[in-house]
Amino acid sequence: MRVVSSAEHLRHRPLHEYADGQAIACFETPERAEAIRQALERDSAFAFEPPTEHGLEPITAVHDHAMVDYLATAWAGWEAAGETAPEILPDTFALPAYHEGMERPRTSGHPRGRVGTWVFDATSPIVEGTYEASRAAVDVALTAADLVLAGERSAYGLCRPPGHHAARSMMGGYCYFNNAAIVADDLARRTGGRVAILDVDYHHGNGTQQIFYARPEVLYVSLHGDPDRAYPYFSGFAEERGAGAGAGTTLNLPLPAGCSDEEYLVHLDHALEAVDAFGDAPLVVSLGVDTYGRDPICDLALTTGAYREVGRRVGALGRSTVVLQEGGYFIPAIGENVRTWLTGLAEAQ
Ligand code: Q9C
Ligand code: ZN
Repeated sequence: MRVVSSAEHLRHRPLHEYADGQAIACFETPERAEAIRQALERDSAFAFEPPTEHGLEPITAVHDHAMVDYLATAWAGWEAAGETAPEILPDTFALPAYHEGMERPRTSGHPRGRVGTWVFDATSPIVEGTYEASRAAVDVALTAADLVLAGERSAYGLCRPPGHHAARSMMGGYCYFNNAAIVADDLARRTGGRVAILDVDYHHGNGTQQIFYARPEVLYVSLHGDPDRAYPYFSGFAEERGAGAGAGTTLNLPLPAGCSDEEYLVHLDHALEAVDAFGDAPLVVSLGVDTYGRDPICDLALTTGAYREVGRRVGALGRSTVVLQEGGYFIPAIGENVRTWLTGLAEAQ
């Protein structure tokens, strides 16, 4: 299988995230992607290549121009304002309720006001190289999609930072640009047809869901920790099924804590039935291996062996498949878990 990866991700090295009122070391580290790269490099079934540049157009087709401008200029603005902290984290959030019943004339030019306008949580620092790394992650994703359009059955994009929590006008959840949504939108526009997204990261892909909620040509199916107990809390309930012309093209399958391999596969089959029923569309997979039993921030109980079967069942759909990296935070097993998943996919295709 062809793998697209870039060392540019190393420029995004955030330091702290907030948890229980404390600043703790970020779980989303460069070492995650390096561990995946090393595991795939040791296996001759995987062939690496660099991304090609795709420019801003596929990004601004999905994201608010002003948000893209903010990320591009955030670090320079931080330094120009005389801020000395090595990372930008919001301490104020522009919730819609702030302006309820009032006009919202403009956003603050102060770097602290700007970050609270665009970032929805306190776990996603912006550092000096975040924009460049995020641009490279999009290029990685779009290059993997190019390979599939050129005839590969599947390709893997080792994206970092991840993307599925980034909405049209909002960043967070370790995500800045929504790699999977940008690929799905680009595929839909280039083929003129349908695209299916299967999101198997532990967390609900709120950003991907939001971007496609009213679009009938893009199916979004997600398996994730139930928002009644799991981040990002505000979306991913089974009742969310899409809106307007997109009614019925969103499917959420919330999972119980401690979910075993066997139980997970039952839910996976429901997700795959929905993908299959959508017709012969290319498939974009948001692959998070934070469903693993030893993941430090999640609570499912999957084993490495389960990932082979999950990959195999996805491959058995027989779709052209672009697999993009999302989460996974237990670094000792992250590489083997991804390698096992991709091996299962290739076996079945
Ligand atoms: N104490 C992805 O997996 N914080 N993002 C959770 C942990 C944010 C996860 C709280 C988790 C974001 C791509
Ligand atoms: Zn996740």
